[in-house]
Amino acid sequence: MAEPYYITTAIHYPNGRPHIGHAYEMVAADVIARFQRQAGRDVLFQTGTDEHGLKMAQAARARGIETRAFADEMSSHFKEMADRLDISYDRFIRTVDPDHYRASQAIWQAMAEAGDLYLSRYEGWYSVRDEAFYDEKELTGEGDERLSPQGTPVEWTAEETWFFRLSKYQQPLLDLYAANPDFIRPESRRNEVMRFVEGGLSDLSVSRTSFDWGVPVPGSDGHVMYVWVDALTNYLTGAGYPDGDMRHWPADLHLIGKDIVRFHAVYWPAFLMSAGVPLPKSVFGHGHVLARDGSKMSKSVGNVVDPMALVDLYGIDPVRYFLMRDVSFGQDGSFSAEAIVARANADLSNSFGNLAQRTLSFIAKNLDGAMPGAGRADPADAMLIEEVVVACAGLTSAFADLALSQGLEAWMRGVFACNQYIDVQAPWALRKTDPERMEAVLRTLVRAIRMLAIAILPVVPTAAGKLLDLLGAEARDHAAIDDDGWYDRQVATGFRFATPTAAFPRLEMPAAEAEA
Ligand code: ME8
Repeated sequence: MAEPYYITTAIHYPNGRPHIGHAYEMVAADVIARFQRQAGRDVLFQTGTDEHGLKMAQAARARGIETRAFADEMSSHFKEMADRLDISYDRFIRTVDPDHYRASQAIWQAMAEAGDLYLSRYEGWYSVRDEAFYDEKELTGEGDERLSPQGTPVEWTAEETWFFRLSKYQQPLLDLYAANPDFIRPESRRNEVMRFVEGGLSDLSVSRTSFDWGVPVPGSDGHVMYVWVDALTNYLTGAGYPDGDMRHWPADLHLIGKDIVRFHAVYWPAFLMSAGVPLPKSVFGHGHVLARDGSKMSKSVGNVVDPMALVDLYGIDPVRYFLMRDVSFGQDGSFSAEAIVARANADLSNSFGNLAQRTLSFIAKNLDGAMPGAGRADPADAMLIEEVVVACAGLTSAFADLALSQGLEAWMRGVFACNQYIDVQAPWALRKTDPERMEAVLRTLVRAIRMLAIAILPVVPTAAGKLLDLLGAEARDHAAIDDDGWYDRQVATGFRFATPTAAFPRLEMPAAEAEA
């Protein structure tokens, strides 16, 4: 049976509408999930919404509706966005799902049985926006103006709560990071987390009594779990904890943003160690997508870009390609409608799309759609195929290492090589002077285009899928890229190319009012 691969996004707070940052995270995870499926892995891909906590309760109150009704409505916008963006999730989890309550209560009980939970009084600073407790020493500002390290307001809270013995896990966590250098990536995030843990860990308040919108603490009336305890547990719920087969656990990759690395790389492994559950293999903290002026977009600040509007304007694939190509994975990137159009036109329409369109329409017109014959080969043909093989392998190895934008750069080198080849070989000129040679050139191009289309499929599934349909190429996994026999088998079926319509249409630059 295929080897399991479990990838998750963060589950998103649906206290506002989804923004381009949420879309970015889902797309990146989707690219990796599709890529791992192509590699033959049995992928479980989970995304969803994080619906408990004070932030949600307050947002519902501000709208004057019941929290559950608010959560239902807002969560549906995230699911709709995932569907619009072609996110190939296996499960869209909601933390109000009944099996998630069971999993959260089970991990709680396991931590209690380990002796890691105790009742005490919490007095300290809380940021509702981050749903996080902070030590005094982490704050900036004075009096009522105090801010968390994320720059969000904090308020003093005092209540009786359950505590988790996080302090006990300082050394085990440091040992974990030392033994698994890839547990936290990229390296800059790993260093931050190690400094934080080396500085000492205070026990963590893990229940709340001042509101009731959460998972009830088993056997402790009036307490609901701190939202991050239940939120992190979503990853186990998806794997079938506590009584499912857990075949996909431990997770291979928790893909999350840089602002929540501490929760995933400190609290989460500590909870799991306490509960006696194996640890995920890695946590990757991606960068943030910033507005064009470099400012942070956030629901609470209100300067968010609606990803649905972008998809309506430019299509799914150009937006997906832009996000993966222009934002170096792991770093912040900025974003504008012009940049999407410029990138999609340069790489997809003018380079790859145009190559495919020129080749296929030439075949449709001049060979009546028949598969070009072997013709007369030239060393340039084998050289081009070799360059394309190297480009596809470059994408594959970069993607396996989560270097997504570098993978696309490698892929583009293959596209450029094809465009150079078509210009130098000039099949349109050969049509009259050397039809034998023309057939060999077209045949080489069809082979190259098929390989490049399969390699790029995880990033632009709709357009690359359409192109592969035009080519009649059914097998689309990694093994198919290197399948030299495909062409001749396809000839044997008597396949004919239809007159193609552009898989990667050119986009118009936005008018001023349509700017994001
Ligand atoms: O933190 N660019 O939810 P959230 C890229 N519910 N990514 C961004 C971003 C941006 N501008 N803004 C936010 C939460 N994100 C918790 C997670 S997981 C068990 C619980 C990312 O809706 C952010 O980094 O505030 C996070 O990974 C995700 O979107 C959800 O953020």
